[in-house]
Amino acid sequence: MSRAEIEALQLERLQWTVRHAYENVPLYRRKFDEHGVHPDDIQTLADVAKLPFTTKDDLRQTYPFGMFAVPMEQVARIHASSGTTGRPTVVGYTRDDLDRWATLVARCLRASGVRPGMKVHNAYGYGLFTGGLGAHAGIEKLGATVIPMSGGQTARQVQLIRDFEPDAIMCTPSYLLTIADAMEEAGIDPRSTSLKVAILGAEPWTNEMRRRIEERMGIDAVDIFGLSEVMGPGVANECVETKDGPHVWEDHFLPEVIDGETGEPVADGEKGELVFTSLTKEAFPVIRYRTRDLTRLLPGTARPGMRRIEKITGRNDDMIILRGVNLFPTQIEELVLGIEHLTPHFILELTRTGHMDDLTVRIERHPDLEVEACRAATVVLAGRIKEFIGSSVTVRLEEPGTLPRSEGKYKRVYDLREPQ
Ligand code: ADP
Ligand code: K
Repeated sequence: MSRAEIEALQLERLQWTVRHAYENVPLYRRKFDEHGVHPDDIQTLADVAKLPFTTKDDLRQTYPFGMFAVPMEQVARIHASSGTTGRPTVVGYTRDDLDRWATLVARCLRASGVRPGMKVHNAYGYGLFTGGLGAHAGIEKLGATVIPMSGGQTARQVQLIRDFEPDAIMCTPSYLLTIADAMEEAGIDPRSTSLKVAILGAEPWTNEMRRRIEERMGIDAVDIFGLSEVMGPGVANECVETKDGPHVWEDHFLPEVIDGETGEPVADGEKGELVFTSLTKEAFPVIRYRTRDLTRLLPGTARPGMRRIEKITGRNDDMIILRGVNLFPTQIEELVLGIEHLTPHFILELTRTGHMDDLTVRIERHPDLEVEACRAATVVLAGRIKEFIGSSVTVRLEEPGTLPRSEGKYKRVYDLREPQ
């Protein structure tokens, strides 16, 4: 579809969604009324800015099913987020929602280079987390063969990749590193497997990480983006021919980027917080949901009708404030991976002495390279971080295999400061 055709479709679907939410979800009705806005006020796409935002807090307040817009007997499936930061957030899907979700994940796979008849090893966790089952249905929908491995049992993953010879793998980027390490430990060259493409998401990762993964495994690595509140994996996906940030499937989601402080929309190309309005969801419509993810909207390339988001390298919640400087773990990742002697296995520890915050980068040395050269590399890293953020950090070299390994979403930052 052309840009104009997409926008016409978006407006029609936006009007339907806003009315559906207003008529069937008391929280939306109350918020719209308080805000002095009515579904009839949505006459153009820009009118979306008249609507109030929805936050994770709204979802918590209506726990568990208060935001569902259809009677429970029409809900075919429920998913929930991990809930590490409070009550879990619960989402629901009608049969048609599930069908559209599968179609969109199938579209992601196609954009990633997967074709019907290929085998896809799915190492996203199955269960309440949207990753596993979301990817699963999309693989089937495309007409590919799904290997429903789920996360964990890394030695078994390696064995099945060798025996079943999948063409593609879906998991988090950090877990793919764990799998690559396990291959090497088992004496298998990660470049020698049948895998041709990895569709990686659910956590931020950098283009430096992409380069490392592609070289080490001899594959294409493409980015899949999504969040459970908006649908799950498959809201946006990179195209393998351009690898320039995920295209948002704009026929089903209306993206905006706003200034996180003022809430005002910013122009395309400017950085801010990503906000989504669903356009076709029945059971769980979301109106201007604030993702807390930071990015920019860019014009489409491989799919010109749809806009891209710049590869997401951080969300508000991951931001470290070190002596007044804002810093994202992915910025450290980029610096780390720019140095050949350093591995992607690192964690960040925040500590406090007196009133001073300190950041320690604990990083594993390369198992095959000389210890002294690795040590020298940590000095280079400390210098580059200092240059980049303007204050000193400690870099500590650790023995190979001693830091925690990812089995799904990776925990990069450990805040060891006393609660204030
Ligand atoms: P939770 O908020 O509990 O982590 P989800 O499992 O739905 O819930 O995770 C969604 C979040 O994961 C997104 O808002 C984003 O921060 C992150 N995420 C998902 N895919 C990507 C990706 N490809 N790149 C960067 N971050 C991602
Ligand atoms: K996440």
